[in-house]
Amino acid sequence: MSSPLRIHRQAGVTLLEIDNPPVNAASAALLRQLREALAQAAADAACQAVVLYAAGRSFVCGADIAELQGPAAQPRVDLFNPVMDALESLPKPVVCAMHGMALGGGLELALACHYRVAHPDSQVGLPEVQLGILPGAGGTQRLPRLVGARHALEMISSGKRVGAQAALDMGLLDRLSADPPRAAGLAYALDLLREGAGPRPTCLRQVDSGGLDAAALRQARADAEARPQYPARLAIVQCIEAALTQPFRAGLAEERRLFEQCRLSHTSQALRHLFFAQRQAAKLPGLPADTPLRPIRKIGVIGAGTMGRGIVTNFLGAGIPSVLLETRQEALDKGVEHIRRTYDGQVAKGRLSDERVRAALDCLRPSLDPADLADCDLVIEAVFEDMQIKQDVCRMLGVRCKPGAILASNTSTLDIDVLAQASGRPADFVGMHFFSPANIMRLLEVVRGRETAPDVLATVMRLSKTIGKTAVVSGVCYGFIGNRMLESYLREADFLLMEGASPRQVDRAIENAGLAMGPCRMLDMAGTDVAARIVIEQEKNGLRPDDPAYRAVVGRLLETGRLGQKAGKGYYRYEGRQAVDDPEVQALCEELARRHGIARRDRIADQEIVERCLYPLINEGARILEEGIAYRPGDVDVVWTHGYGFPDYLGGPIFMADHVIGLPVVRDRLTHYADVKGNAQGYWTLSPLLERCAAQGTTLSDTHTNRT
Ligand code: T1G
Repeated sequence: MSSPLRIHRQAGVTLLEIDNPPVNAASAALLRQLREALAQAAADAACQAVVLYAAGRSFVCGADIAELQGPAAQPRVDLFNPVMDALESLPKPVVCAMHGMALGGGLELALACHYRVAHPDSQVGLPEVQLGILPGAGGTQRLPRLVGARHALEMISSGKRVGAQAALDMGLLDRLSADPPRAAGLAYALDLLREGAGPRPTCLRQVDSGGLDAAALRQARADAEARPQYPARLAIVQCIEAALTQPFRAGLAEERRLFEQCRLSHTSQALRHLFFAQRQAAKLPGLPADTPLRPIRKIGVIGAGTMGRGIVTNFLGAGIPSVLLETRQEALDKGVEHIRRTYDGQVAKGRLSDERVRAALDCLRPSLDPADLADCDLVIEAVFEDMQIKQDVCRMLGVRCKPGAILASNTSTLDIDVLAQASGRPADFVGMHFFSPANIMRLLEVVRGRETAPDVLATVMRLSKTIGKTAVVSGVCYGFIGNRMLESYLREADFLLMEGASPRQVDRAIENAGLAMGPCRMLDMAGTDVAARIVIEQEKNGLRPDDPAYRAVVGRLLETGRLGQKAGKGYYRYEGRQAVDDPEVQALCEELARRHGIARRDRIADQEIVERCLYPLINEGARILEEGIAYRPGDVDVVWTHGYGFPDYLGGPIFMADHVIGLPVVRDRLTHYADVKGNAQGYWTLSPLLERCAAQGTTLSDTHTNRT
């Protein structure tokens, strides 16, 4: 294992080069070596100044997040401040030369140095809040001393990166240099020595409020207290208040106390879990990271409807020439017009520049001629969700597309293997399930067919990063990962309505549990007809439970034209976008209860709603792991937090089951509902994996189901 720190000497300057790939994380080993190197520099009479810089593509991108977990985490974090003290108290000028990114503990190292130079293209930030913690190495006390309390509060609370020029303007940096970091740092150090400039400890500076007055602090505190699920937000305000009102050491002590409190919070453990889970999801077990990828220079999307035009927009934004194919000019024109309008809206909101839009639209090639697909490297079909129609399209693609082109389907429920066979090129075939609106939602389920070639999977996974998607691989099953788990959640929501709960109560209970939107409101937005037709497709494919009451409410909504928000009524009645309780829906549910012999109750506890909707969802997730449909528990959590509004502070359904609720509770409650409601349809049958983990006291996250 090579050392993460190299020491050079040149022109009386000690050059400390950090080299800890891939992101120069400030590991415990690096911190120990830094401390030793600084002690040597302090004692070295030949050393007149010190420069701290890094090799590779970036300066230090923070503490090693993996080291924040477990019993030895606190001692490791406690390694930071002695290094900061050693930098700041060195009796010789210390220069930090940054390039790429300086984040978290990396920027805190720079703040503890006496002078700071950075490449004009570099970015700096303190993103700890995104991990549910706060800068724990003096950042909350030093940054206000350099840039003022207002800028510091904004930077730390948002976790956002700041460009080099802005950092220079606010006083965080002292100079910019386009030289490589070692040269930039050395030049600056020699300039300082020539000028006779000595050490300049940040801790000795006074904190300027920067316009952050008492009212603004009160507001910041109130905003933080409004989101108790993210305790780091309030802790950050408290740290800034300490910087404004207490001596440096006292402020540092307050920071350390609050850092530890946040690090141990469920929220931070959940967010750190998701940080790694999202990156793990991009890894395909058994597939070497250097698998050669198929070049993707031009793509095609078939279908200019809602999904097709959303999908193609992702590729336009990445500058990839894209054919948008339709069968009718009117449909094609409508699709293109919608794409233009979407871009116009983003320009109006200042999210995109005119030139970015022009560049994107220059990549768009509307077409009615399938021959235009001939030189595409990837073609995605997004036609009507009907097996026959999709098979015909896949058959055409198998003939029209050049050898080696990847063929993909955006289907959300149909069997990828059947479509792959229809194309005649199953090795080239893969599922790419985008989530509506496809140009906004980050999640992409990449469905691995029985014969999908490894390089096809690897290519699509890499391409997903290019178009800004978080991709998760799913095996072939009904509904893949997300919609398969969603099915039991929606099933119970409908049953609860027939048993006497209102849409408002169901939604409020689920939203109070943390989901962004309850099931009724969600289906009204997506269109109850979409959900009802999926049930009809299930029936066609023999997948619908033999239970006449199954999803009876959404079926009735379709029959009565209550298609959701777009029709002005669904589970709710709509006054504009305002969802209003509708007595007609209650009457409809009462009538269905009578028809299906379902006993209604005057009162249904919110806890029952949460358990009946979320625990079967968790149980289905355990089955998905057991069957190898998902490679890892974290993959399931990424699907739900990135595609279904599951709260990230709960880490996803599997993390929540393992670490918040506890598997024995999930098991016992599922068993309870099987007892009180009967289990003729198998709705409450426990996943053997969940049952086994609950019995053994292990977690689903302990299982690492790798399927090659
Ligand atoms: N610790 C450990 N591993 C890290 C890491 C980190 N800080 N950052 C990245 N990695 C791994 C990542 O898991 C992946 O591993 C590989 O590096 C490439 O990452 C005291 C306590 C820097 C913008 O929050 O935002 O400092 O999958 O795929 O897209 O106050 O990584 O290859 O095995 O994301 O080019 C604060 C987190 C920490 C920054 C680069 N710092 N990192 O993005 O690469 S807390 C952060 C990022 C802290 C102090 C506190 C991004 C990036 P693998 P990647 P990328």
